[in-house]
Amino acid sequence: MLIRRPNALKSSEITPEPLYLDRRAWLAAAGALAVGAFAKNAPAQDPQPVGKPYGLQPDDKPTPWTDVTTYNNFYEFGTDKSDPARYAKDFKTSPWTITVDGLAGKPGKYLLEDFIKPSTVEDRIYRHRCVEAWSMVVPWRGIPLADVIKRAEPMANAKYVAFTTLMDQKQMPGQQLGVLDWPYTEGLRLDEAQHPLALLAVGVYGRTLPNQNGAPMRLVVPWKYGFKGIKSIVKMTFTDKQPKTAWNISAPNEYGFYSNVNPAVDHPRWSQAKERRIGDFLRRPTLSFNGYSDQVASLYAGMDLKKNF
Ligand SMILES: Nc1nc2c(c(=O)[nH]1)N[C@H]1C(S)=C(S)[C@@H](COP(=O)(O)O)O[C@H]1N2
Ligand SMILES: [Mo]
Repeated sequence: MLIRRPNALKSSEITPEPLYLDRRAWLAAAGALAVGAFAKNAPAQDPQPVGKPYGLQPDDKPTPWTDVTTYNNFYEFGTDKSDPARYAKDFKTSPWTITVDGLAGKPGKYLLEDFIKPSTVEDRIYRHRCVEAWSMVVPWRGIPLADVIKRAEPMANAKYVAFTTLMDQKQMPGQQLGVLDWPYTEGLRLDEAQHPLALLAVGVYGRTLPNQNGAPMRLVVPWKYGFKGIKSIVKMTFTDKQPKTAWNISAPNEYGFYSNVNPAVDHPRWSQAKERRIGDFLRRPTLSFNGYSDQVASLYAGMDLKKNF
């Protein structure tokens, strides 16, 4: 008997975009089957990257699926890079509600299915740079954050948007420890958030987002360090004050509000001039704004980015 495993299918054979949420349940079932029946004798076949490249350099190749989904930072599930893939397996992401509040004309509680309009879902391959000086190239699937912001109708005095991760100490055992000020929070200036590169991701490699990558919805801001990419978002708040962010609260001298990738500004404990691309041996130079200067530098015209790190 030969059962085709989901990762043996080409993306074109997989259900059409509007059904991606159902596909999640299907993939979970198929995944369970595959583990039970095939884990011992079938070599894992990674999915092919899908999407339009954004800001990639000639030597940027998508980081393999296995690295993207097993080398993660998601402190709610542990501080080791391998913890999230191990301990987020049973994390419940459906039903999922997102609250929009603060200075918005359309505040409210929305089901994920209503929040993410399937017709606006796109696949985009982005560079991904962590402040710990490693990097990847990731084929995300998501919708422009600007679309969601437009629908929320921010008021004229709204200057920032703040994001909050789910608080659930039972499901997220890391929240029982004092590593960060839980729940995890992040924020962007409204013009940064409305930049067309800012994405709310619901998938990776053409598949529904694995829990360890921030299911069911996480932020992706490719010109900033990875920690700005807050995972498992339950709330978006429009505000006129610069929001507090989890890493800035924990170490204000190490992590600022802007957190733009900047090879010229060292982290107090290490240099940001180079990075190790996951899978590579030699380190490579880090690019300003992670290679997206042409698109985003104008957002910071006149600002001292050494002070506003
Ligand atoms: N809620 C939450 N979001 C988070 C984190 C976290 O610990 N908790 N870690 C951040 C950091 S430091 C990085 S580098 C990215 C990693 O995303 P990835 O695992 O999909 O590569 O997630 C960010 N988002
Ligand atoms: Mo990070």
